[in-house]
Amino acid sequence: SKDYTPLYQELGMDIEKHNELLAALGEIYPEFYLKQENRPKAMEYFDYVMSEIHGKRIEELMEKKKEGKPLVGTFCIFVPEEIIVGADGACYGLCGGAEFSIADAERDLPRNICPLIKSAYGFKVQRTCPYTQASDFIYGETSCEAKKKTWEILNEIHPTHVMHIPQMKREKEKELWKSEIYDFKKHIESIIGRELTFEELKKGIEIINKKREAMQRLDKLRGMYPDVVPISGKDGLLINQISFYDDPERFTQKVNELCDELEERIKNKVSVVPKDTPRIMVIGTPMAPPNWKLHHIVETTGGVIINEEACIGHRYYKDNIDTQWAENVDDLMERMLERYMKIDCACFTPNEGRIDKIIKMYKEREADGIIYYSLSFCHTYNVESKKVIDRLQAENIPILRIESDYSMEDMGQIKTRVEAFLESI
Ligand code: BJ8
Repeated sequence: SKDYTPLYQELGMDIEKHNELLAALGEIYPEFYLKQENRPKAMEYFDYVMSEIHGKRIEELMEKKKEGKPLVGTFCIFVPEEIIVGADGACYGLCGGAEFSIADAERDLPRNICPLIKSAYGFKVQRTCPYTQASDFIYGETSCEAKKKTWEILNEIHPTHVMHIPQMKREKEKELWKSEIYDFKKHIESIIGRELTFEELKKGIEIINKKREAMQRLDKLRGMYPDVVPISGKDGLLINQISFYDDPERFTQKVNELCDELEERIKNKVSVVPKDTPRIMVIGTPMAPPNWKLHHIVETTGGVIINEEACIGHRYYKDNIDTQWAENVDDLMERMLERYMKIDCACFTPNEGRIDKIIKMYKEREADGIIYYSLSFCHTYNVESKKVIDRLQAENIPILRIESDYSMEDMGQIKTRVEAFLESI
């Protein structure tokens, strides 16, 4: 493929280190992805996106930047991307799923915090992530301790703003949250140099609504047909990950094309796994690329994953913003707030709605078991697992709890546990 060295130089990247990163990724992708059998033809597009994730997409983003459009890097689905898209800018999730950058992060950050944060911070220290380098600023939030304290340190090497996300959902927190969303809008407007119009904001919302609808459609095709699984969980996860990087309109079109193909497969009973393969839901913390470990283990051990109840997954696309009766910008902002307050992240207390939702999702999909996946040292999801697992056990739902980081060292041990779990259901 094309030599992007000049682009990387323009972004102030460490070219040598970045080459090492690409070489490492270049080994694992064919092994984890291209070796899968009977993949849908439409996956070719997503393979192409992955092959150009540090190339063509970055060129596109830099074109936007040169036109004065905002580029915003995020780590959380609380940041309202509709506002950025309404301003014709780009909002993207920053890489945080690789072990490659963790040692460099651990020079500044404690070892015993979540690997997602260390990985992302390490990419900035290394100057190996073109998305981080290209961003005008990063938007962090206050969802967990490790994140919010890391933003202070990150801000010393890259402009980092923090959105205050309350941890309860009462009326008074709603007011605070509302003012944070308005401040965010003002910040984006200060970059484009004018206020967003009703039409622009509505358009931003509609673009992202359509993206979410396509992902909801894919989710149903993956999991709602008990006798056919038309696409692997690994491919499903990959698409969820790409949803945070790709151009939203093009992505929507490509996901819908894939869904057309999957509908055909379902009609013709074309499944990627043999009949009676245990259908597993994964619930818990997000899996940022290239964290494909658990999916790879499950799907090379005789199971298949049909859904991710996580932010890189169902939590991201489950709710749309209703623009139907909105007449002005304030109406749109109110609807947006309502939608964002439905996010059932474990950073909230109480968070019972998440458990009800998981049980409902499990029953609707006629799944065979659940894996509660948590990144190491993620206190909110780790602690919340007690309440979730108690309720699942009361419903006689088979459940396996896995806590892990990005190292490959525990793969054998996780595989043994997954094997025993799949045999037991
Ligand atoms: S809305 S899940 S994206 S906060 S895994 S960094 S919580 S220690 S990612 Fe999250 Fe937003 Fe919630 Fe979703 Fe902290 Fe836990 Fe790490 Fe986490």
